[in-house]
Order: sequence, then C-alpha cells, then structure tokens
Amino acid sequence: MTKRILSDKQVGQYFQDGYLLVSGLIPDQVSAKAEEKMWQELGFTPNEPKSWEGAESVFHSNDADLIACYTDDFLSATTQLSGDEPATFHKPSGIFAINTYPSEGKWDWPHPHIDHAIKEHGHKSLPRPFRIAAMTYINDVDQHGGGTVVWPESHHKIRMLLESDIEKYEYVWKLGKDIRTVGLDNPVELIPRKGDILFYHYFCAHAGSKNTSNRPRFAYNAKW
Ligand SMILES: O=C(O)CCC(=O)C(=O)O
Ligand SMILES: [Fe+2]
Repeated sequence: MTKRILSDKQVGQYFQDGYLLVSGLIPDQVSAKAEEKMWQELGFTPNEPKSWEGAESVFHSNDADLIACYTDDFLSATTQLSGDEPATFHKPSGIFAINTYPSEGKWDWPHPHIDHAIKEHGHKSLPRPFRIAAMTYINDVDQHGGGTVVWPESHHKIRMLLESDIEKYEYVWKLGKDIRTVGLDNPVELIPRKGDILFYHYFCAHAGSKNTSNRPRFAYNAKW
C-alpha cells in the first residue's frame, strides 16, 4: 500500500494542472544541511559572487547529505501521484543538480519544453517517456531568481496533440517541436522555498528561468 502523504485535493490539483509544488516532505534540517553541503561540494562561498563565476549549471554528486533530501515521504508522494506500484520506485543513488546562477539582464518568460525530447535519445511518446519528474529546491528562490516556470494544463493539450497523429508523434522530440502549436498560455513562475518539491507530469510544459537575484538557485532534477 502506498502511504497517503498527499491530500486528495493535492492529487486532484496534480491531475488538473500537470504539476504540484509541495512543502513539508523534507525536514528543514535535512534541506538546510543539503544546501550547506552543496556550497561545500561546489567549493563556492555564499555572498562571494566571484567564487561561482563561470560555474556549470549541471552538477552530479553521490554525497549522502545531498541524497538525504529523497526522504521516504518524498518517495511516497512520488508513488501516490504516479499511481504506480510503490515497489517500482527507488530512491536516487545520486543527485543531478541543475543550478542557476545570477546573470545580468532583464528577466523574461522562457520558452517551454517537455523533457526527454532530445532527438538523439530516441524516447517514445507512448506509453510514456517516463512516469513523473521532480525538481527539489534546496534554497529559497525569490521572484525572478530562477524559479521553474510551468504551463498549467499543458499536459492535457500535449496529450491531445499526440492523439491527433500518433504516428507522426511516435517520438517525444517530434512532439516537443510542436508544443507551441497547442496554445500554451498563462505560464506560472514558481517561487519555491527551501525543501519544496515540484512534481511534474511527463507532458507538462515547463522551463528554467533566468536568475536575476544575487544568489545561486540550487535544485535537483529526478525522473522515475
Ligand atoms: O531549472 C529548472 O528550473 C528546470 C530545468 C529543466 O526543465 C530541465 O533541465 O529539463
Ligand atoms: Fe525540463
């Protein structure tokens, strides 16, 4: 049995919008330790912008304090939203961070994409490219500070696009190329707090956004 960690309202919201931002699945001390460890592992110093100049966005680590954010409650919520068998969900053995560093210039709405849409990777649209994805934020994000942007209900529209021509859209990269034709509107810029998790559906249109704040945004991505 899956432990019911999320309310019916939260699960309903996920099905309606194609994403859900959840707080409270990672104890504060665990996310705080993860943030501290991220700084250490990267070798950067908070409040010293020079220390992260030219930093790469992507960062992998198998550090136990970083992995600790994947709590039992986190996994239970992942399982609950996907509707799949709990035994088929495993805790990631490492973290894959997508960190966003402060950059000059004006904030603007980013272009949407769906994941697993790289042609060379050859992911198929059916039955689905993956089950569910999660972004885990390990520090507070200000407005225009690199919060993920999501397009509510885009997963329904993209599903309809796929069903309009299943042969044409056999591969996710083909579907990804045409998502702008489905009338994606009203994007939402998320403003997550430390320890928040964004769960998103495999056809949820989303994007990273420019960080115009004065501190890096640290977040992990995982897919099941
Ligand atoms: O950085 C983000 O907020 C989103 C990243 C993303 O969409 C991706 O890496 O596929
Ligand atoms: Fe993405």
